[in-house]
Amino acid sequence: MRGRLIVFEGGEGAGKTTQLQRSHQWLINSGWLTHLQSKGYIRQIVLTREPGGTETGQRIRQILLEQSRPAEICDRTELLLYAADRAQHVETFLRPRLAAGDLILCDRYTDSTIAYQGYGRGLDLSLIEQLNQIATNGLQSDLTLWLDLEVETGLARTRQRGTIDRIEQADRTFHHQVRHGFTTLAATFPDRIVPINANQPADLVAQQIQATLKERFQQWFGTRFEF
Ligand code: T5A
Repeated sequence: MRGRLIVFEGGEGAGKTTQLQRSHQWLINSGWLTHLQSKGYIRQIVLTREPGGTETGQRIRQILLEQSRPAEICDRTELLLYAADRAQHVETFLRPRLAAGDLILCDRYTDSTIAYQGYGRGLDLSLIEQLNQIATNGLQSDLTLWLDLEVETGLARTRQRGTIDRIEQADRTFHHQVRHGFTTLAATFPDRIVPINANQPADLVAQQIQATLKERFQQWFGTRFEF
């Protein structure tokens, strides 16, 4: 049994957390989870996120996202903190669970670093790729669902929520560059990264994701299942 890593990516307020939780519920309620377990394809589903998927990562997340003045953390420090969070997450959480056959739903992973620190902050992309390689020791997602949304719409959603973290405080140009980064990544890795139109009601976004997951399950496990 080999687990699978499914990542939810996107800009601010794109709906990743909402859709990760909905996908989890759908996998349970539709009977897919039981089906995949009964066939011996997966052990269980686990949910996680970056930054902050481990105890150490929680502390790193606080440093990264607390609403301090943005200038207090310089760009290369930010990059290294995300990498440190990831190294811990991969080693102590992701790899052991994948080895045990779990289906992992993860909120953000390596593409966020390329989009935010590479395209957003303008740090060297090949340096980031090397750092991602060090942090993950080569562990890539099996599928990345990129929830694509206009920058203004996403930021308006986060503003409605009331609290704005350190990265969300960055200027509009930064967020447009991040979106450009995800667009470029999706064009470069079309098999791994699937664009999802997130500018729709949550139910319709969920339906696109479910269709993609069904396709991938068939590709990975050679199995069809209808509830
Ligand atoms: N980061 C992360 C880096 O810079 N580099 C890295 O390597 C990594 C890993 C993480 C921050 O760190 C940065 C990126 C981030 O800035 P986070 O809190 O984990 O921070 O992630 P955020 O993207 O900030 O999470 P958000 O909560 O802001 O966005 P989500 O998860 O995409 O959106 P969600 O689901 O919480 O929804 C936001 C709001 O919109 C509503 C929801 O109800 C909620 O109020 N909503 C919708 N409204 C209308 N229509 C829909 N379809 C909706 N879907 C959700």
